[in-house]
Amino acid sequence: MTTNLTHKIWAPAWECADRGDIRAQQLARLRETVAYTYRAVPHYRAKMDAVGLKPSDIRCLDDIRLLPYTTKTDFHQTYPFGLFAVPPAELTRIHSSSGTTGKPTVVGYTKNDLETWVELVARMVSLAGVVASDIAQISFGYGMFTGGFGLHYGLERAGATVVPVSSGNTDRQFMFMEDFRTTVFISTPSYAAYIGEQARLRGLELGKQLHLRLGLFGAEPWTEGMRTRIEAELGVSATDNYGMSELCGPGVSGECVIAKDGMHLAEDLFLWEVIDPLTEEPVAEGEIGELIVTPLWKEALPIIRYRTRDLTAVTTAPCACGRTSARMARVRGRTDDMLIIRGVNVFPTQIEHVLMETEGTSPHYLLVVTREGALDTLEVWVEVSERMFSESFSRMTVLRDLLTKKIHSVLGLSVKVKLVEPQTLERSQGKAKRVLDKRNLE
Ligand code: DLL
Repeated sequence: MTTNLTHKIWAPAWECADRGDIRAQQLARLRETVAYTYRAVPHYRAKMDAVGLKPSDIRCLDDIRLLPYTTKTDFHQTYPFGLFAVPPAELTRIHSSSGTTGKPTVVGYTKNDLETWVELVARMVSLAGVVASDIAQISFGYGMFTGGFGLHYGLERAGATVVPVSSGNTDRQFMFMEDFRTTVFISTPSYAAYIGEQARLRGLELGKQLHLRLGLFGAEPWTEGMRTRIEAELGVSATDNYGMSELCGPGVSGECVIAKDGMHLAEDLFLWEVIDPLTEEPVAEGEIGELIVTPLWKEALPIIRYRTRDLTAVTTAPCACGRTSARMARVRGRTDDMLIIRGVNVFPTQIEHVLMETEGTSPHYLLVVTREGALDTLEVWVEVSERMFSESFSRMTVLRDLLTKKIHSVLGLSVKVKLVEPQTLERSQGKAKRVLDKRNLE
């Protein structure tokens, strides 16, 4: 479904700028950012001093490569506020990342930071086709996670009517969707897949009880096949958007609803690099590598060359929508989420791709890794669709063998496919857990 409403370019001066002007802006802001960081954050000053670098050494954009990276370790070493350039009392808000072990990564914003973040998210939701007449239901969790509050203020700035329902409570999600005639749904793609499934099971009809036209999904990896399914079930035009707490939260990049061909980066405010994660050398444009980002605007928590661990490719080719900003491909996964099974690198999105292009599967799956003796085994548990479940045993066997074969041809790895009954795998309300690695437990 495509939108017939006017599509607004939020910040045309930057989104459609001449690329030379963007680079000039980036250089000016990079030099300011490095000087500010050196002056205001002792941890960064020490790191730059250790390699004998002064802010005045940064003369062109390529000089960014002289600067040390920032990693999660820098956050852990300085927990909670050691990377901040302003005292905690001067912050307007604090968020933290969704880390599952140990202390979380703490991020903070001054009043000016919040203002820029709001503008970034307004820009991103406009890319996704949101206009002032929309009613936007936010099903990201509100709280320390940046998703709920980030989308909230950006959507308000874009003029939309915001319904801050937060995550969970499916009955309430549908009640508001129907009664308020919600037009935009915002969540993780895995939660959207669940909501789509529930809409079908509850017999809700598109255009009757459901009036959605757009879906803005982000915060975790997903595939084109997943997009097709969610779009069909919810009757939306769905776009991907990317961000991370350390860089601000959502709003770093987002797809335009017109082309849906990569996520437009807000390049006037973020400087991107893509490197080979092992050699740390830059990769050629359009090739996959680890995304490194330097925000060019932050007062409270300036960050130099953040190693996102996200694997993607960036292109500067012009987009059909008319914007000139660079676009990043779907994130394939995080370097630290990559499974290594008998020497083969596996990302959950590669398996999802196979599952989603095969009829009879549902978007609910789990990768289970075990070790028998010295041998690692990967089991792919996937729920079959209700229709497939009512079919004969032999049809299920055919499906299982087909999936096994397809996954083998994509990964070059033999996996065990286990078809499970509909509604048996755990549903996520936020970021889905796609891997159960039992090797660490044994
Ligand atoms: O997930 C911020 C966010 C909220 C982005 C809402 C988009 C929408 P964190 O919790 O710090 O922040 O997690 C950041 O999530 O490094 C990626 O690995 C992953 N991620 C975020 N967006 C995408 C996406 C938020 N569109 C981490 N595709 C990042 C794939 C994504 N992975």
